[in-house]
Amino acid sequence: LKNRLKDNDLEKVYIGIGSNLEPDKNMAGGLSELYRLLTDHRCSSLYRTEPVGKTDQPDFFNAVVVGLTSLSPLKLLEKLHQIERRYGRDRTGQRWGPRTLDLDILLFGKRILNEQDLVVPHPEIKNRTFVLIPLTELEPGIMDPKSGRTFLSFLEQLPSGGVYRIGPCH
Ligand code: PH2
Ligand code: MG
Ligand code: MG
Repeated sequence: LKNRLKDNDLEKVYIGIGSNLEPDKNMAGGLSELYRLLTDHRCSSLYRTEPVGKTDQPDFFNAVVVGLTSLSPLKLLEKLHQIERRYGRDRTGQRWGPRTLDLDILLFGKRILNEQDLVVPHPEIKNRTFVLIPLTELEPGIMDPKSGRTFLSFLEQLPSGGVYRIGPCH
């Protein structure tokens, strides 16, 4: 019961999805699993993106999915981790290294959460064009609940490049 939000309220969540190991297969599988978890879901375009952080690894595929959920933030996180594991995600590897499937909660309604396992808004959104571009594609006026700034204003301050639209997400 406490894994559900009170009054069966639905919250709008934005989830970042990424893969740079067999990305065709893993993105398609990850997306279909996400669609089963969220109602009224939409996906941004699919992008090929140059690796950020650790650069000696293959390019990523990235996209952002938005949808509604009645799950609590921690229950949703648990479900995302289950999906990552089903797609072969091995969390013993190096941080920011290659991954089969990465599902990150970016935004959960307008909530600001600082749990040990879950910080929302995701602290890296505003530094990452591979997140900001698909996020603002889905909702151009979307705001950061923490700073009150639009995510477009963060995007405008970053160097462009490294993010290439492949096509629709499906
Ligand atoms: N994820 C990371 C580290 N670097 N680079 C790109 N282009 N896309 C990602 O999804 C990504 C990354 C850690 O989660
Ligand atoms: Mg990530
Ligand atoms: Mg992650």
